[in-house]
Amino acid sequence: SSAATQTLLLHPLLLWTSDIYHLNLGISILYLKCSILFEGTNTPLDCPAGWTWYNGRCFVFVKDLKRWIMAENTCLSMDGNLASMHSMDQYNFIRELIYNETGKHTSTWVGAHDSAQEGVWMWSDGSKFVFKVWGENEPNNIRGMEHCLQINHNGIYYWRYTTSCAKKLPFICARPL
Ligand SMILES: [Ca+2]
Repeated sequence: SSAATQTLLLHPLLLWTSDIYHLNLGISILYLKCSILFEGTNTPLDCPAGWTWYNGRCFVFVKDLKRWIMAENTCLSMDGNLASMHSMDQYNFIRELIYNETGKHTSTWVGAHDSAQEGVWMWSDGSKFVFKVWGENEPNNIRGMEHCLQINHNGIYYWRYTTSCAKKLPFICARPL
């Protein structure tokens, strides 16, 4: 009867250990599945503290007011660039991030500029400048000074105005794909 009691006592313990084992296995498989899903890109876990993951990149809103080039340099010092965007979803995400951080659609630097040649727009991270939401008659290079892209001018959705690159604005950095 002593052996029988021992078995009864051990049995729940074995079941419990086995559950933990299966839970661990389940988590490992889930992690593996996530890694495969985001193959070649960052997972949300790879973003530094304070950065927000979106679509394989990490983004951060920096509230310090800086000229465009100093904003870009600050992003570079954090292994990123001023944010580029390539779809309406990414643009909406960026506007939402700014809104969440500041409570409004605050004017913000992003990574587009035409400083090498007037009218030839580029992203500072080297990606192709294809996506754009220029407003009517923009970019119009008013006073020959508009070479850096500011979004949310007066809270407006369309890229209605670029502005002097020397203006001091908060900015969005993104870490590369
Ligand atoms: Ca220009």
